Amino acid sequence: MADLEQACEWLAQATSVAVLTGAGISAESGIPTFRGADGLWKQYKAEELATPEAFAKDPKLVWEWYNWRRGIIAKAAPNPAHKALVQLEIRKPAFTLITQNVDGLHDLAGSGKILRIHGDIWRLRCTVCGANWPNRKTPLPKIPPHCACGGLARPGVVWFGEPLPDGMMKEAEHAAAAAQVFLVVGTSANVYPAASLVPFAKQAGAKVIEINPDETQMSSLVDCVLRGPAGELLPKLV
Ligand code: BJW
Ligand code: ZN
Repeated sequence: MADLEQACEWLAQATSVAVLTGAGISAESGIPTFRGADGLWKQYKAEELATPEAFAKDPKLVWEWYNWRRGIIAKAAPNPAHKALVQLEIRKPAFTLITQNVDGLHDLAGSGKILRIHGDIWRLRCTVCGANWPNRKTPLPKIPPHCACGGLARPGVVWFGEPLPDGMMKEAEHAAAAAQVFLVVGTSANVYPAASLVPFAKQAGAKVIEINPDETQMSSLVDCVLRGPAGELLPKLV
């Protein structure tokens, strides 16, 4: 419990906080993580489907995966970890939530400003004219979906090899650099540039606290590790 007490003290004293979340924060809402035992869909790994090359080769297959995930996410509700971050945002004068998740559960919980660095599964984008629009239909009536212009539509997310949304990484780095406490919640920290925010925050002087039941790429670098599920630990911390 000493680690939790130390983390509580740092967080209580901080006026500027930034948080990086990953799939693990939504695990207790019933959404599979990418690299966990439940991360496989059919025989495919996320790395084989979340790429522009996979989509170019077989848009129907990639859309079937997204359709399956959209179905799971549509039935999911925010858990105590999402809700704790809303409370933290209310209490801190400077607070930035950076999420790698595309599920929209932070929005549903009531978080205010969210940097969705990997996009939004509830938006579609035309591969021909670039139009993008919200779409919450589950299941989608026709796969793959198309734009009004006739062009093929894709999920409004960021795939491997694609740049993050314009200016978003700069904004995330700015928040990480200004943070006195940087929380890293439910991410394996395998995927860049998101993972680079952890050493970035640390080098800028933040106390970095990791919440995760398992060891990650960043565990050896952080100032404090809280081992356990976010839905239990975040409410205690906040
Ligand atoms: C719990 C829990 C509980 C479980 N409570 N925790 C530098 C070095 C090496 C490679 C690169 C590099 N820079 C860039 C790259 C390449 C690449 C990359 O990172 N590759 C790696 C595999 C090495 N990165 C990119 O390509 C990025 N783009 C880019 O760099 O562009 C440059 C560019 C510039 C200009 C022009 C062109 C290009 C883009 C990365 C996009 C990632 N996209 C995905 C899919 C999003 C859409 C979708 O959802 O379908 O994002 S992949 C997938 O991984 C998804 C996630 O957001 C992301 C991270 O996963 P996350 O969240 O960490 O999940 P898991 O499953 O890995 O971990 C879950 C964790 O939860 C575990 O630790 C559990 O223990 C824990 N957990 N239960 C708390 N109850
Ligand atoms: Zn179009």
